[in-house]
Amino acid sequence: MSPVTKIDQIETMILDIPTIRGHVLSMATMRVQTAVLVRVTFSDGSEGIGEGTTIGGLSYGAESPESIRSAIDTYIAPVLLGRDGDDVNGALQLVDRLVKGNRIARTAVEIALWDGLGKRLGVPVAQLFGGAVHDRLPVAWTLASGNSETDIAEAREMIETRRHNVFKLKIGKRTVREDVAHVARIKQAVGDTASVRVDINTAWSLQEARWGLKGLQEVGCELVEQPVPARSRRAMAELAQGYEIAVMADEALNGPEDALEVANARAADVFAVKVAQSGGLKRAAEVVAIGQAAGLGLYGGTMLETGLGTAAALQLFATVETLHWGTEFFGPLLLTEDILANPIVYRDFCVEIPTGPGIGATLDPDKIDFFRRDGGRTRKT
Ligand code: MUC
Ligand code: MG
Repeated sequence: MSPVTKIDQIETMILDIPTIRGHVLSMATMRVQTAVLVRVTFSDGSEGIGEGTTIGGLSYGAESPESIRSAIDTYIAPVLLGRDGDDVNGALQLVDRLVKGNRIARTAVEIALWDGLGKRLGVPVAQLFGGAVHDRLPVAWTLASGNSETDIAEAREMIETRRHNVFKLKIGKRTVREDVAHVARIKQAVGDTASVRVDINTAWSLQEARWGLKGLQEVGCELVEQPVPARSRRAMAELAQGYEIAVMADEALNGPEDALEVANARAADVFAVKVAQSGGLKRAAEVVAIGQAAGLGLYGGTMLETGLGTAAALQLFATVETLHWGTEFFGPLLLTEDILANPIVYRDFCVEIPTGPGIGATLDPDKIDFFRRDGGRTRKT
């Protein structure tokens, strides 16, 4: 019997990477994206890398970049050191017992374990999930400059260069009337050449959402994402059932248990399935399965991860037969520089699934060194 490949070391770091423009969301304006990276080293010299990323510090959810790092360093890494690196399920079950919540932290480590296993076996992570059935997936772009004219120019450029023809608009910061007028201007400018959707990031009350959904569907918007707070399932159900426009759950979906409750309550037409929010690739696959069983629409969602987390998500979503609403795996494109030596490829309105072993991502060491919070910014020539 060959010797067990042990988990030798788990290292974390925080990267702060500027965005190409201000990304204006209802709860925060992002000028930097902060990613937590994990590197797991195994006893045979192999490595696995993972990412756990949130949006806008603590304004999106209960985990911050700092809490993600500290949960890994203090509680997750110590219980995994010395374990069999090939026993990913055993590691995940142990962490599940010992660490509650902290889904993004658990995700970062889980991705690194799958990556390491895939690399040792010489296969993409998609193969560990049964095999890819797509080599590319449709990919949306988010228009969130905060200005209608800038958004229209950006949308036109994306359509002309065949990079994106599905646009998600971030609204919920201004009045409902102003927001609907903004969406109408953009929809009118792109016409039938593009699909226009919106994300409210929980900013509306039920009353505002009733007005909002009525206005949005009148101006040709196809889908509204998380209009009301994550826990407002009754309100989500009323909205999903009361309007033609599709209602998508995002913040409401923290793993399979939420997915089951949202599906049972008919509190969404579509699931935005996010790897980090689900608690990892395995849990995200379970959310997908619940959505499929409930006959809901599916969409591959992002926490605006770098190329690393994006590559990991692509490995999973490449295995899903039908993503009725496509994906939004554009995270690397929002950053001034990505951190991969083999950047993710975007063309013809699609994102391509990386093909190398593991998650198919190779870090660029100079970029990691430059963007890391502790002791970075020493770019080599
Ligand atoms: C979210 O809430 O969906 C995804 C795309 C984007 O621009 O922001 C994220 C977060
Ligand atoms: Mg969202």
